[in-house]
Amino acid sequence: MSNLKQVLYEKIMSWRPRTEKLLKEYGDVVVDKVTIAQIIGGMRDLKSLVTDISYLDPMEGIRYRGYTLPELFEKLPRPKGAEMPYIEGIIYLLFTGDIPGQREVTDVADEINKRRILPRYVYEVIDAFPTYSHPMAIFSTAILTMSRESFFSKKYHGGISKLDYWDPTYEDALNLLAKLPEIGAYIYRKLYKGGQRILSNPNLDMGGNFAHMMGIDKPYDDVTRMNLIIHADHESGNVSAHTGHLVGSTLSDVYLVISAMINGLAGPLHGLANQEVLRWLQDLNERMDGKIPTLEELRQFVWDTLNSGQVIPGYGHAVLRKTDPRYLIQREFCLKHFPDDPLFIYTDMLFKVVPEILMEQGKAKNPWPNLDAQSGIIQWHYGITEYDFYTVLFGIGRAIGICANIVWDRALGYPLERPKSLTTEMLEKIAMGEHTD
Ligand code: NMX
Ligand code: MLT
Repeated sequence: MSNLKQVLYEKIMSWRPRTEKLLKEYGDVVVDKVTIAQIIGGMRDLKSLVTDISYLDPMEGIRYRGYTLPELFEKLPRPKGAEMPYIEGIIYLLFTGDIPGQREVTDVADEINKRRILPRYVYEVIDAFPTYSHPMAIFSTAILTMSRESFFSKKYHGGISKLDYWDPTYEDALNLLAKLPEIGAYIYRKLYKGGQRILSNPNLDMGGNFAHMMGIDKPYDDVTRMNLIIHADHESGNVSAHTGHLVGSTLSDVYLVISAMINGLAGPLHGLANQEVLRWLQDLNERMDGKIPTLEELRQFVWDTLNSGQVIPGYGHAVLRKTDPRYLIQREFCLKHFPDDPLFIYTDMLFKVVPEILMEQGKAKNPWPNLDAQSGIIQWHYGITEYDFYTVLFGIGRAIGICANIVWDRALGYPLERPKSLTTEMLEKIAMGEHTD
């Protein structure tokens, strides 16, 4: 058994009594109330999910297993000479809750290496797509086709105790996480580089190998490490994580789960916002005929977008009420590596004008930028100008957190998710103080 799986097993065994005790002794304790506005309004702030993988504080931002991102960037081990930590380290942390040392990271790297080879039919499925297909549709389908490889499904149909569900789920999760960079890089090379595949290099870490397969030089390996780490989880209420949990609660295999969450991520209000930001900036660039706009011209452009009924991509958040720390981490990287890049200059000018405009407009509860306002700029700088591809990168990172969640969901025996719905008439009666049971 790998070190990661052994530690995970021990953690699961010691965690189970906590969940059992809460259910048995405190099951009736009231946690939250629900209002009509929350029911109609997308369940904002409704405390109705549980996860220990990460927690999102509206003012502070995300903590993975209790650690802020800046803390993790400091504590996690890094490959020799690298600026950013190992992606393998974040896998270890999210699955077990412990900060790994070099030995643990090497163990995860070995696990990933053993499992990364794609079945031939996955390439054939990707090749069969028309080249004008959106990369997220190809990505989701490529993952879906591998459902036939599921170890969990085989075990389930063979008869397995509920208490052991986590084990084959873990095997599926690691198998898939190892393969996602290969799938992503192949989609990129197929769609935009004439199908010239670059074979993976087993001597490199995940970040280094992904940059190698994409055919992009240093420091793109560090960009990949940073990118996958900051996208890995955002507690479980966001659409991709919630989709993963919901679909996984039916005991669908990990391939079905991750394909489904990718479909949720592909919406412009969620992960696709990173490509929307670039599309919007290109519009701005065209309008300015390549010259840097003045702050006044920029303000006008933002107002024109709002007045035409569109949202400002990369701004606002359903939970956060300050600038997303993931935005700030990426901004720091840009300032260090390419402060004079014209797109970065646009982005930084927008950071100055958009929040005050959104506040003046008075609709958005959070006028500050989220991670998507900055992530595409970095990809563009390193040569990935095909912005349709950006959400695939988000998806590779997000799969880490969702896989960790699914394994723990099964380890702790979380059941099928099935909230109750009401009719409009029932809500009207409740509003009038009438009883509806
Ligand atoms: N630009 C213009 N209007 C906005 C924005 C924005 N960036 N953000 C919120 N609003 C509007 C929103 O459309 C709503 O309008 P209306 O009352 O007419 O329906 C109003 O402000 C209240 O919305 P909120 O409660 O502040 O935001 P909500 O929780 O509903 O939605 C987002 C959150 C993230 C969907 C929203 O802020 C948005 O559409 N942002 C732009 C898209 C984006 O950047 N998405 C990426 C989010 C991060 N991610 O990767 O998933
Ligand atoms: C995410 O990373 O999933 C986004 O910031 C959206 C969210 O948390 O609601």
